[in-house]
Amino acid sequence: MDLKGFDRPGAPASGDTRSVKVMIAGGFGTGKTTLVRSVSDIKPLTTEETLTQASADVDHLIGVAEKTETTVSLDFGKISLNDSLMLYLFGTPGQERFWFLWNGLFKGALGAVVLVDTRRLASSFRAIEEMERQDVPFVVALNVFPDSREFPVEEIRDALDISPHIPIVACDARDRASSRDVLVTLIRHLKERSAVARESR
Ligand SMILES: Nc1nc2c(ncn2[C@@H]2O[C@H](COP(=O)(O)OP(=O)(O)O)[C@@H](O)[C@H]2O)c(=O)[nH]1
Ligand SMILES: [Mg+2]
Repeated sequence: MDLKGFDRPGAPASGDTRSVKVMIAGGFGTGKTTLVRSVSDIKPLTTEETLTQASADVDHLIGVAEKTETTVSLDFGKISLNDSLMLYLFGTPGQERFWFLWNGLFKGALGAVVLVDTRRLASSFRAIEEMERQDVPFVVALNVFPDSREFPVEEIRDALDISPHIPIVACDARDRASSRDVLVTLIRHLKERSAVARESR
């Protein structure tokens, strides 16, 4: 796979375009929907659904009976990063503890962006854990809100227990260019990882 030139401006998709599935994960309200919307070349699809009776038993079983409704939203978008690379973006549905219900959610995903709101670091712990568990390579994007304090990246790396080789970048999920930069960082990271893997063979 050659992703050379992946950071050139997007060009129309052609026959030899490689399609890559990318997950956009992170805690509730960290900006997943916002990022998919800001960056997508197509009008993104968002489904907001209320889990009804069908899932009530499941909810009950795993001890969340007090919650009578669970909103599930799934964001989908796509962006052509250049003439040979098309990213299909899948925002992960709400509560990470239900991810196992989404059969094949991570199947074929080449990588993920985990969005973090530095005002509420803990809300993204679970998403990071799940990426590690599912073995999906990821980068961390700190979505900057107006009242976010600026933390040294290394402090955040420590707090989230992120390995040194995993990129952590700041972004504004509302801004197309900024969101696109995050995706470029992810693709670079994936490329580096595969280069390292090749060398160590
Ligand atoms: N100021 C600011 N607000 C944001 C940003 N990203 C998202 N928001 C707002 O934060 C709220 C939650 O974002 P959303 O994308 O729905 O989060 P999700 O639950 O991860 O999908 C929305 O009201 C957004 O408008 C950002 O980068 N800056
Ligand atoms: Mg959302």
